[in-house]
Amino acid sequence: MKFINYIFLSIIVISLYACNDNNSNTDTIETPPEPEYTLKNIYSHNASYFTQGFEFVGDTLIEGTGKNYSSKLIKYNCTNEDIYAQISLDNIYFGEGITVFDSVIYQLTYTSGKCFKYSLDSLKLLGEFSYSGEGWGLTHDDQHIIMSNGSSILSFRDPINFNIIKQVSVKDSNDYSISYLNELEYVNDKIYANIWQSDDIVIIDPETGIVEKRINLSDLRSAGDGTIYSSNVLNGIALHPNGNIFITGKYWPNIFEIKIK
Ligand SMILES: [Ca+2]
Repeated sequence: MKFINYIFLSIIVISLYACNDNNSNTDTIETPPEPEYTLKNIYSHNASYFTQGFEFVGDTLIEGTGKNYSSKLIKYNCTNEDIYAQISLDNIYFGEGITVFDSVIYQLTYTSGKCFKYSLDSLKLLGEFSYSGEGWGLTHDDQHIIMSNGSSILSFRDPINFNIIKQVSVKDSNDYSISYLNELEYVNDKIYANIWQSDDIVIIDPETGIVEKRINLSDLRSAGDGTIYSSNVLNGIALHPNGNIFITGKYWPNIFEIKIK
């Protein structure tokens, strides 16, 4: 009899525990955090492009691609992929970041220490600059060409002679350096930078170098109509005149138009 009472008591205790557990689950259910961006549109992107630089001039997308033997500079309409003009770099060059300043396109090379200048209109080569170290990403403010080199340092250069005017060290609010700054975009007085080999974009105060926000865009990998392999890193950030940001990556089959909140 005692044994039966013990079983009965145990059932009650377990039932009470289950009720409490359910209640505690109800109490701890939290609403998921608000997404930091909304996906507005998805466009096709040529999946043979090893994207290195990405910038709009009006509605026209300028894209620089990399790899020896296949580096290009392309001007096109991203809504229908109509190509307005394109050139191939000499096989010895590995193209990197691009930006457009005063109707001139600047295109870095990875390890050749050369930045090429082209006419925005015709993509005619206008000249070149030399620099030390590696070339990664480019963008510009209203006075400077801003360049990353894979470290935590951003260099602000003179558009006329490419001399360094100032440098900013990028760090988080705890003073830890943020390295592997890659593709860049100047957006509303901030610098957006992709962190190489991550799906993160950091938003940097250009005066202090402090990262004010970090946004993870890994959900975009499953949002398109093709496969984005994990090795194909995010590497294209372009501000459209409508205020939205266009994102793509190396060999990505899609471009994603997002609105960051
Ligand atoms: Ca860009």
